[in-house]
Amino acid sequence: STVKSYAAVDLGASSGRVMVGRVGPGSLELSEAHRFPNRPVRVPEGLRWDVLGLYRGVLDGLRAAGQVASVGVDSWAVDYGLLDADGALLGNPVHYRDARTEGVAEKVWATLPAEELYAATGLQYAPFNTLYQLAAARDTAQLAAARRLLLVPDLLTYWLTGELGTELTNASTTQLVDPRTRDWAHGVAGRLGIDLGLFPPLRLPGDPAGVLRPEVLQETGLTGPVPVTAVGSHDTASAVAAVPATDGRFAYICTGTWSLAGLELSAPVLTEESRAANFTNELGLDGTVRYLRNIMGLWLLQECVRAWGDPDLGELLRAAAEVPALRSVVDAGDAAFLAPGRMPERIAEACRASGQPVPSSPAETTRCILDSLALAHHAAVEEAQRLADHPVDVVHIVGGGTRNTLLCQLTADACGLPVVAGPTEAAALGNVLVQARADGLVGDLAGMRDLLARTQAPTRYEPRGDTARWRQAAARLTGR
Ligand code: LFR
Repeated sequence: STVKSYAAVDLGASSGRVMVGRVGPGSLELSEAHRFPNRPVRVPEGLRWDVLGLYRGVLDGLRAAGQVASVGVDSWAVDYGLLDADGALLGNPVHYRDARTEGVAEKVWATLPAEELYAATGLQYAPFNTLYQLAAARDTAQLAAARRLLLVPDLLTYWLTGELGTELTNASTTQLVDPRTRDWAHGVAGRLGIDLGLFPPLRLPGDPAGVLRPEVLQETGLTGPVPVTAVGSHDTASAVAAVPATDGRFAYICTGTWSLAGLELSAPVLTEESRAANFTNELGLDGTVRYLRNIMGLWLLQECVRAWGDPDLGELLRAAAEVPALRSVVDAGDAAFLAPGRMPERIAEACRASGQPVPSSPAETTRCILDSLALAHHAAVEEAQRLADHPVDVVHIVGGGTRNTLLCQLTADACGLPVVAGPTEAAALGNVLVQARADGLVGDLAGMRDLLARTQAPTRYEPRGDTARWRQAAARLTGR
């Protein structure tokens, strides 16, 4: 038969997985070969990714996946590893939640004003954009010794194949790419003294990225040649590619550690108003732009759950559903929630500071987080439509947050629009479909989405009226 298997390596901030997608004419099935925790490590110099542990997880996963037609790798954005002149990794990649970028943006803007930076790159301000990370690393011995910079998926692809490249969708999160030309922003890099020569040449989703090295074949038990295909290596690019939309009038929210809420556009929005609203123009498949806002997402809940000693999540969500709605809300877009630690206290402090009731139990804090996320989802969906002049009829939620039915329903309520939730493993599916497409098994982006809509059975949530209460809650945050 013409059913073929593809391995998607998808690394999130809290776990990594290797998924196997089986693609045939009109069929698409996904199964999990291996899942492993991703636990960052705090060492004296700061917060680091355990990238060797992740690579071991990838190898174990490929072994569990068995023989596949190709492999693709995606992960979270912005972070990177440095290679020395011998091609060896210099240290552990720095975690984007590390404190090294504190106060760095202001220094960068003294050389290159934020307005100019946005007009040239279209990237929202986030302290962890690669550009600020590189500015923070400017005088380090490590950067001085570096000959190559590889974004995380490109680093793993390099270890798998021995080949170097910089995949475009993820490159667009560095703040060193011009979203109009979809090429490096040479002017920006030049003014900030960033050496673009560190980045290997750009490659696009669907481009070949080498074949598994003989040692990798041996370690995974696979029979070569096994090609590796560049996919939308930014997990959010892969997830957006897997939104099962049937026409262009949709907004999406990619949920997981983050909520990434916005629109798919054919051109960037680089206006000053868009910058002030902190919308980003990241690059997607096939010339698309991911016009979205970063919202703290389920990170807020993950950090609380960690602080509470890992109670049962199902019970917690059931209890949260019983708590009266919208008693207190926080600004889930606030970068003040970026760093790990003390999350229940930080949420309580934010409620107190804005004169609202302070949540006093895990259930109340959980409800506060979910109401706040729904509110932030609505704000992003609403403002994106206005700033891009692109109206929508439906909000698609994809990713891990689709399991949180309360969050999906609250998002429908807050937005006053139907929510279509699923698929949960959107990034892995987008990863698989780009490989299958490069292999000639599926058509364009619309064809990929058509296949998803027919095979992945999403869940629909209708808005439950009373949008006025959500507007009032939003006003508590803006003081308007
Ligand atoms: C989601 C994500 C976001 C990015 C954040 C940090 O996993 O990739 O898109 O802003 O992680 O890299």
